[in-house]
Amino acid sequence: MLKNFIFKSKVFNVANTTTPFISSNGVWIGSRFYSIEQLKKKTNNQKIIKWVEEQAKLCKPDNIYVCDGSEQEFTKFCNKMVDNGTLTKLNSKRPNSFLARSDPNDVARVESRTYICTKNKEDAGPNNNWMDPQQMKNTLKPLFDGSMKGRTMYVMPFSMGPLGSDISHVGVQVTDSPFVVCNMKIMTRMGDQVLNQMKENDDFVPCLHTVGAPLEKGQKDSHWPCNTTKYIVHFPEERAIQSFGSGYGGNALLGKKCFSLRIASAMAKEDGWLAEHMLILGLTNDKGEKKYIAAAFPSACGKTNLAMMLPTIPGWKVETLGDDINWMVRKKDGRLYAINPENGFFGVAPGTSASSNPNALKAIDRNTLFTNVALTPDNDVWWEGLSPAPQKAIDWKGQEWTPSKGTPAAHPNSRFTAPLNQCPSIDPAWDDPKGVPISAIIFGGRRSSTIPLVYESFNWKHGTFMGASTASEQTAAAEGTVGALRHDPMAMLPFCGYNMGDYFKHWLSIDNDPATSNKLPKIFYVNWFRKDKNKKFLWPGFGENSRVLRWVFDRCNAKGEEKAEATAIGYIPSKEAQKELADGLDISKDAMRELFTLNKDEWLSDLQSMRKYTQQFGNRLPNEITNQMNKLEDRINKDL
Ligand code: OXD
Ligand code: MN
Repeated sequence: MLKNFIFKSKVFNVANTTTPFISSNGVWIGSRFYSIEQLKKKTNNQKIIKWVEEQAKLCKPDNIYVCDGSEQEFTKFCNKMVDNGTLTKLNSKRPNSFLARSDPNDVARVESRTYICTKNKEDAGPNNNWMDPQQMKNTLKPLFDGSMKGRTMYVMPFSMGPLGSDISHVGVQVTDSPFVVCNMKIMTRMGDQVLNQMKENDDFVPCLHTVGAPLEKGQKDSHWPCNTTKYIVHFPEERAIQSFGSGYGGNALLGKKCFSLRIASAMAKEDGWLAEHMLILGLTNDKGEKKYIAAAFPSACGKTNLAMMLPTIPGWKVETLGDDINWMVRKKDGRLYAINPENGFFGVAPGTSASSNPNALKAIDRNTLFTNVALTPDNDVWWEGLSPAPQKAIDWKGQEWTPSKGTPAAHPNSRFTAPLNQCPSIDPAWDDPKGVPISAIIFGGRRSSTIPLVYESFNWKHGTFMGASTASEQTAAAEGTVGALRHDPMAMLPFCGYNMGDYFKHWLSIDNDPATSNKLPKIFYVNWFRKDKNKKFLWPGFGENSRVLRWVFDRCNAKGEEKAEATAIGYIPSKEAQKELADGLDISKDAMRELFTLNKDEWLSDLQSMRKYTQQFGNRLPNEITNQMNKLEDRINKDL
């Protein structure tokens, strides 16, 4: 049988025999047998070799390619995808950057198709879709069988977290999507560097991915192959992932949500650490004192903007470690140390602009992949909120677009994938294997009413409860009705790889020694999104949020009620501190008052909704959470 590989406009005729054929640059591999030999040359880890062999037998790709993770490989693959119509190369003002348009049915995470498969259904909890692991494997096997026919299986060893960090963990993803390879190259530390540091018996999280679109001989490929059937499946007890049918973001870049949150959260529960949906930033005050802060907001609620913020307060500086995921381990000194397991940003494009996030714009001015944004006539990208609308463009569906069309040019969940270290505000410790000590944890969501601009917990238990009570008006990051309020505890609802009741218990267990409680981060809750009667945001947000961060910073140094006032819900800024928050800002006294108004009925109704929500966890709900609800109710009735 003869196969044709078109590569850099050369055509190689490759005999599919066990005799290896390598192109002149030594990249394309002409037989499966040789590819496994190539993997064997790169690693003596028998577990990886065996697992890859098994996946190849099941998925039956035409070829196997072991990714080296180099820049050259990235550019080569991107150029090849330009040739086959998957990517458009952007103009030279944005070097080495490309645009992809997905299938219109493959544009976001598919929570309804995401499963946690534990032996006992209760262990997955009501927060997850569940299927028995064996039943799921029986369901998936025929789907994966032959799923990579006509395609290459790419093998990607990757590290979540800096190489050599005892907080990091390794995975190996196989995929038949070169687009996924190029995204993973940006989002993780991927390739030879990872294999080189792995020992013979090291474990890894096996991540099997296919777009689920085998190619018959001679069949023309789609620009975005995918399958209408989708499964994003996690086996936390085996620490394994299988994903079928989608090429988009969190469904397909398995190091991200699947590994670093769903599988890692289950690992963290077993091993006593935390895997969280949080940004990490370094905040330096005008005296040069620095603290690290982590913040958990639901998807598309501004984590990227906050992580890269330019403070408006003179002399203050924000530096960026990560915008989405945080792994925290409690070390001997009692403090929580954090790493960002990722190596890149997978940010929401719409709304990103020179005024909302100038650092992001600089981070994406080269070596960036864009998905589902619009293309301008001069071959650059555009999205709603970036700048005034161009007179015409090609929209995310590949159709001609003018502003009068009335539809968005970029999909609301369109994204950029860019290397972390391209961000001008990157923190010097971003790649430090030790991690950084966290002083404050902030929770938050989009709430047009009820929740004040900022408040602080009384202690870790109360803070855990505050995190557990996070609720947010839904965005386009996942399927569902935009705007509907949904409970999203710790912003982890779509990402907690086990029963959320047990997750609350795990959070509570972090404070396990009263002698070191004071070493744990202080916990806060923020809401930039409160609106007035006319549905206008009360708070300016963006760089002005540094004012809130300043209060958080000061509270980490403060004793007792300094700069704060105890209320029914927790500490809020004292009158004095509220004045400081507003100082120099064009904001009315009424707006400031409204930002901190605690309305008894609204709070009782929120609490009611929390009681109802938590009922589903039955006896997995820790008593402490119920205690916290009871105490809050008493305080509301007494003080509001
Ligand atoms: C993300 C998300 O992509 O949370 O970060 O959806
Ligand atoms: Mn996220």
